[in-house]
Amino acid sequence: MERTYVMVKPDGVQRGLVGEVIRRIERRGLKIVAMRMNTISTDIAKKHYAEHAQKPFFNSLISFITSGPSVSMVIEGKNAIAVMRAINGATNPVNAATGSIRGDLALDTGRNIVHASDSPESAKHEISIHFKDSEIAGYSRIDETWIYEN
Ligand code: IDP
Ligand code: MG
Repeated sequence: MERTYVMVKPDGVQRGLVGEVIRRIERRGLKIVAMRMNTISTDIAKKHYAEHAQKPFFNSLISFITSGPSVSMVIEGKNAIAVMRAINGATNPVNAATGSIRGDLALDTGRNIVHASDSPESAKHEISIHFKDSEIAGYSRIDETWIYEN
């Protein structure tokens, strides 16, 4: 099983889409193993988006992502990293498949509702930025034998 870091960004919270995002994740069969709502600090935001530090949109991205409450989650499941990226859709909503969160609910790259880690390395790193080990729950869901063949 893989774990990945997922965020409903401040635009998703302001638009009342937290439940919509969580609904899609749970219905797919993925498991929420950690979740919190908070306004992330500039320090955490800069660590989270360090790979984009040289990009022209970095400052506006940091001020946006820290502008209000967001919902952080650790999501677990088979191929959770790739599946969550597909649930979210392409970064620019114009290119996001209909049926994905961004393809159904967003129009602008800078207001694309959700984040999900893009690789096993970034998932491990991002989970460690946002959660302590003690905040992540290990548990079985009663439907797992109906979601996974083995
Ligand atoms: P991702 O969120 O799909 O992984 P990244 O390329 O890692 O996409 O970019 C991180 C975030 O930075 C995007 O989700 C988006 O909010 C923002 N972003 C990326 N490219 C642009 C841009 O060209 N203009 C404005 N914001 C951008
Ligand atoms: Mg990214």
